[in-house]
Amino acid sequence: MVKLVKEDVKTKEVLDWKGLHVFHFPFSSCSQKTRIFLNLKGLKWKSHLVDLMANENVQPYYMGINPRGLVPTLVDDGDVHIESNDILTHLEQKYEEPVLIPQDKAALAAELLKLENDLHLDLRALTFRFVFNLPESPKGAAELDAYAQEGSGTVGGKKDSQVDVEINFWKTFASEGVTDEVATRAATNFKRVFSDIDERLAKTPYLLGDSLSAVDIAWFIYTNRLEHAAYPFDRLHPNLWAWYNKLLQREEFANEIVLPPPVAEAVAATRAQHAAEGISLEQVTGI
Ligand SMILES: N[C@@H](CCC(=O)N[C@@H](CS)C(=O)NCC(=O)O)C(=O)O
Repeated sequence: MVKLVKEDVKTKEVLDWKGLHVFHFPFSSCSQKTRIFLNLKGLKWKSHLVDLMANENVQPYYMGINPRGLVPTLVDDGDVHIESNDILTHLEQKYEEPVLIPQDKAALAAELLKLENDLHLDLRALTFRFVFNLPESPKGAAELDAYAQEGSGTVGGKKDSQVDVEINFWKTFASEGVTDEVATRAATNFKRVFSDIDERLAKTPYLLGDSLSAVDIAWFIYTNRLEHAAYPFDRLHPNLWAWYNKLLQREEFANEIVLPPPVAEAVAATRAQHAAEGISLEQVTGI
């Protein structure tokens, strides 16, 4: 579990904040997951938007809160929590009802949440290949310099290398976009994990058994994102697709995945352009 210490935080004002504060962005998958979890727990929290499109996440103020420059971040009575799955785990320990990470299934929950976290850059790759068609990388040289220089550079008091991973992603994206090879590897990774999930859902209504959990929230969000990429869920994973559509009926879920109008327009424009060019996730990746 990633834990920040006070020295990791350069924007000192947050250390005095009371209550629950969440830094997030509407269309960020990890933010959507965190908001659904908060909805289901019935918790009140103060919203702090971080505009990823405007690169606010690499500016000094936010890098001073989250040294990885990623959303979401939770500030809970002055303690700063990063990494969405660790945020969920922290909230579960503090607010026990309704149970979303059952203690007797904590190990399996951790395993399935880690699997989700490990696929995050694959999700980003498929997003930037099939959901948004950006004319250029959203992070230019100035933003990448800020990314490298701002913030404490430490997590838990130790030098942290996640920013380097992020900078590498954006540098590669700027020079070659998301190649067919990268997209195929990402889609194949998802197909493997979604197939396992589909098998689980053939046996039980939810991923950990009979009741809804944080693991369902996490994989619901990935399914939603890849639905925008026209991943062929109904053809490949029918049990998962039925589970997703059932969760979609719940307002705690549905409200958090509404696309703001400009985002919806960008997604529709990408679909239309790909359709005109005969490009699709299925055709490019062969899954
Ligand atoms: N492992 C992290 C991943 C967080 C992450 O990558 N967040 C994305 C949004 S979903 C982000 O902040 N991206 C920054 C950017 O696009 O510049 C977590 O679970 O919190």
